[in-house]
Amino acid sequence: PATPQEVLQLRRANYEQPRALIPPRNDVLTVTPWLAPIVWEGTFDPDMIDSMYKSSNITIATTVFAVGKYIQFLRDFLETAEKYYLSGLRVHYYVFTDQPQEVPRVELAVGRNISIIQVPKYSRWQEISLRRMEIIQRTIEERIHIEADYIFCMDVDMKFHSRWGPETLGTLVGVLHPWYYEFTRDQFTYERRPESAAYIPMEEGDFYYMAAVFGGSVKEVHALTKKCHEHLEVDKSKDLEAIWQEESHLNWYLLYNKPTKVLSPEYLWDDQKGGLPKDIKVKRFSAVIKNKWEVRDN
Ligand code: 5GW
Ligand code: MN
Repeated sequence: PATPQEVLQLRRANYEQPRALIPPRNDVLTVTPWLAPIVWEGTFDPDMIDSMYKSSNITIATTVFAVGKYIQFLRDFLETAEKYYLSGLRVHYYVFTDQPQEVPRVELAVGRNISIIQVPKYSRWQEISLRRMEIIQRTIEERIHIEADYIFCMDVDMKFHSRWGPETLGTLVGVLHPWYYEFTRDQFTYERRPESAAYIPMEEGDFYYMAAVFGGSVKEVHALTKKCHEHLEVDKSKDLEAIWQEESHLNWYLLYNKPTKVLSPEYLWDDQKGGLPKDIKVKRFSAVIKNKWEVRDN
């Protein structure tokens, strides 16, 4: 429940009245058929959201892997996160790396901290995809379930550019893939072989979610990583590898376990797409352009 101070704050804020007959956006879908909001610029009041979460005292775990040459992305990721990511809230970064001594010392704001966790340097890159789900699952069991309320799991080859606020928090959260959000379900690059645990038939599917970010309550993300890890192992035992590795399994999971909140591609852009289309009013977080041959040495 809101504290008396919060009630006062909202009363003083004098925000714009929500109008039952005036949609804030008429160019995009703002709610799924299962009534999960899809978060776009213009559909929420950032000041109101901030004041609602201000004294909540929640901690958001944020996992990021920086193995091998990907350690070079970590400084920009952390520095821009300190500027734009869940400002004013408690954030606990969990950096998984094979080179703990190379983790940059980025100055963190009050209430924010970082744990560096050593992981082996895998021999095959597919191994990283397999292990990520497993390592997140294990770390939730070991400590995150005590240390945090919510969790986001993110790629490291990314930068924040503007606000990523608590409007992103929810029980189970997926993000629309910037290359696929205009497509129909038969065009999604889901896993199409029935032998795979990630199989989705042509006539099924809601959205194509990008695996570079997923999140939710610690409990729900634990269930997600556990199931995806299990399915990755089942496939591996049959010598199968889903077309987009863990992303295929994530899409399977989010089709049959509906997310309670969906983030628009504002929250997961790709710099390779170039300029922003009309429907994307703001770029909040994006994949940087990388030379795959240069950073992938295994
Ligand atoms: C990934 C693919 C091929 C070779 C190496 C990797 C790799 C990924 C790596 O060597 N080290 C590493 O830390 N990763 C982690 O996995 C990073 O957090 C990275 O952001 C994430 C996903 O891999 P990406 O970013 O190369 O995948 P795409 O699909 O975003 O290009
Ligand atoms: Mn990436």
